Amino acid sequence: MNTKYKRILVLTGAGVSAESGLATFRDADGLWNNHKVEDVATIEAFERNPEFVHQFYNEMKPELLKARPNPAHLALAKLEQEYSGEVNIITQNVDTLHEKAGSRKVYHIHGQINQAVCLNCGQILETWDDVDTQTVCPHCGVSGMMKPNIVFFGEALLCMDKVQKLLAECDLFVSVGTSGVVYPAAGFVQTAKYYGAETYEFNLEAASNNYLFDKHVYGKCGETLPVFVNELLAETKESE
Ligand code: BJW
Repeated sequence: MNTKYKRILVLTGAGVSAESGLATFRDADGLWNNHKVEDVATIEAFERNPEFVHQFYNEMKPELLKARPNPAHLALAKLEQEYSGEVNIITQNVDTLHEKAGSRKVYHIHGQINQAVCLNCGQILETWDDVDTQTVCPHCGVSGMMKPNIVFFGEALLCMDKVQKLLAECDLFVSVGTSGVVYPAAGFVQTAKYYGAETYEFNLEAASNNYLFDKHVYGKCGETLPVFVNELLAETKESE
């Protein structure tokens, strides 16, 4: 295998889906779908008012179901399919646009909009339909215990065993469209760097943790990522 990198790990945030028309979390007005993220996406907010939080995510589902992948998602899918090294994606996004683009090795550390988790039995219900405080868990039969499978502030991230392994093994770490303010994801670059990976940042502007990246590519990732992916694929073909 004549690839420059053997294992590429990509971390994506809301910016990768911005050109698909989905709002990011920390836009200029500081609001996200007319709410402060802390008013909706905390475990305390869910415990205080589960009806409101269920309704908030139910209302978001149609938009996310209908959203289409943009050139950044498509470029990452092409990289996974055509690169002779390994390519994995860790996404903070709850949309399913990487999968719609054709990426297969995707790890949703902050959950998925089309899933609910039963707080009684821990099983996952996959659905684009509304879920609410009356929903019956199809696995254990208990009602009123479903929570959107979204990782709220104060909750542990998903797939972290796999993520730690990917961070330790990758030789190129690429961050795309994330502001670098939410931990532990904002610290992944540091872990990858510690284990020897080269680190690239793709964003509209410098992220909070930008000093941890070796290279910076600023601009819309729907324009910059396809160029980067084509360069990586061309380098591999030249060296064969
Ligand atoms: C473009 C673009 C274009 C636009 N092209 N770019 C250490 C230090 C300090 C605090 C903590 C810490 N460790 C943990 C914490 C606490 C907390 C935290 O980080 N707080 C900070 C806010 C200070 N973290 C947690 O609570 C996490 N849990 C945890 O650590 O648990 C520990 C634990 C262990 C064991 C048991 C129990 C507990 C959980 C974090 C969960 C985050 N959840 C959210 C909400 C999900 C709801 C939903 O999706 O509906 O996830 S918050 C929100 O922020 C969402 C996102 O995934 C996340 C990151 O946002 P992202 O993706 O970076 O978006 P933006 O909007 O911030 O940035 C977009 C970027 O794109 C910008 O830079 C733009 O410029 C760019 N952009 N268009 C390229 N076209």
